[in-house]
Amino acid sequence: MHTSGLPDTEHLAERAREALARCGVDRLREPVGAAGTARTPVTGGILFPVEFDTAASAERAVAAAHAAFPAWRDTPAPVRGALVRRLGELLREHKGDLAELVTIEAGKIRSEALGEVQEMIDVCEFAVGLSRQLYGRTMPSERPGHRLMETWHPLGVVGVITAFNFPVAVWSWNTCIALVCGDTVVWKPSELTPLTALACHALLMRAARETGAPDDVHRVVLGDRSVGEALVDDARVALLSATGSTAMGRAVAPRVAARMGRYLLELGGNNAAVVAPSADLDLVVRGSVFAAAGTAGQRCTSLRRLIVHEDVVDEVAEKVVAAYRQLEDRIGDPFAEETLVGPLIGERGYTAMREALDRAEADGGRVLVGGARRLEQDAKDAYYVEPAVVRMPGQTEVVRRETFAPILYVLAYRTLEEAVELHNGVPQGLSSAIFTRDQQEAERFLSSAGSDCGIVNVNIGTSGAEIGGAFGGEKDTGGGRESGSDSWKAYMRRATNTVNFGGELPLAQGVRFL
Ligand code: UN1
Repeated sequence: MHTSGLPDTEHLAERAREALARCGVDRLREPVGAAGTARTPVTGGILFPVEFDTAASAERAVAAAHAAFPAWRDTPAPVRGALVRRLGELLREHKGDLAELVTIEAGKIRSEALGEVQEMIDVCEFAVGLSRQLYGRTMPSERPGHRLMETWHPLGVVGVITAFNFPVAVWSWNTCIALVCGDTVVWKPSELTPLTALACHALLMRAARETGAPDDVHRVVLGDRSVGEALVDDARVALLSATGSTAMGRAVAPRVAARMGRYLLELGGNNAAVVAPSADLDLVVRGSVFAAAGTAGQRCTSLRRLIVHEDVVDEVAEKVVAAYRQLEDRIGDPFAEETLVGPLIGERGYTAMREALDRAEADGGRVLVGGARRLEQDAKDAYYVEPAVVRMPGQTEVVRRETFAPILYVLAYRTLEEAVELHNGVPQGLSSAIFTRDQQEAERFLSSAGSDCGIVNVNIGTSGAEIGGAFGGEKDTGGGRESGSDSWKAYMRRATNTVNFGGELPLAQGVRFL
């Protein structure tokens, strides 16, 4: 099929094959059981078949990673760091290839696809440093001749389940940290993005060969829910780190808990920015448009609600709408230099967007701009949409829900208390922002009585977090923290050690015995 404004599917398949080959993926896997396909949201077409896993082959991958664990656990952490350092070099070398695959499979525009690969490179650097900094504390003992300390040990196999929207960065947050922590990893990417996963895995395997790490330090399993479930229910998976919808998290958490496994969840967001009357409105517009319309609204950190003081709400809405109008002729082929808004991942995202817009209008909302489908004539299975802004009379049920598409709801507030109440009045708690020049207001929003999210920003949007901080959120977002700061602790187990170097055996708490 040739599509006028879009590249054709065969051409994309060819580009994907070439990028895969350059990353070291020559054959699309040995037959392991299930027939799968690689698709592209750019045209909605099927690229080529890919061998998917079955629950049985996933089980074998867990067994292999489990068998590799003792050797990896016993490898000194800085030597484990050498594997991740080499991976970082290879990611740099193949940045263009990986970005190409991210655009083909996830539909991200070029600059965001490159940014996502950069995020992986950044995590590698962070993890390499960390490999010499897995610090435990020492505490003063209450007993003479005793020392009290803690040590951190590798956990075992870490299962990593990732979503389509960050097909590689979220894998790297988990995997690079888990690897330097001495864990082995089994990765189940979204079934929508198998190719980027194969490419990353091939580069990691090359790094493993070159640095002498065991091959089974990392395995990738492809497929649908049944493959993910094999990781969820396997007692050898010491930690399951899952990114996706709240519904997925609700299904996964009790199953992992039932076998006393650990889980780390990074689920939905319903992120808002509060715009105070003193805010620099140009910053508000630039920050909001990137956060709300960037990645076609498909980040878990995407801005979904703009809570604006009533004195400036009309002006802010007008300016945001004007900025959205500039986006209108920049929706389309994510490979094109001028494109800012690529496709939605597929029909489900589009249907969810349509339904949310209809619901919002039924609730008294007014669509100020956007919402229409684009390029349908060019590719009937591709879902390009105009990002939408909707003025809402209140925070109705549809606003409290996460719709994974570019819809920005605008709400008005009168007092900061009211803004915080609206802000926190949703089930999710991932990312948040306040735009203000008033320091007291900013501090109140940052305080424990302010935003209830895991990420709270001032004068920048809700998305695009750096890797150095801990990433994750509260409530329905699942409570997990990944990537920077001390998130590594989730990938290790802590032992508390008391060492007696005196000749006596005094008991703690003054207890006397024998
Ligand atoms: C996600 O959407 O799952 O902060 C992760 C951001 C990115 C990561 C988003 N660094 O928007």
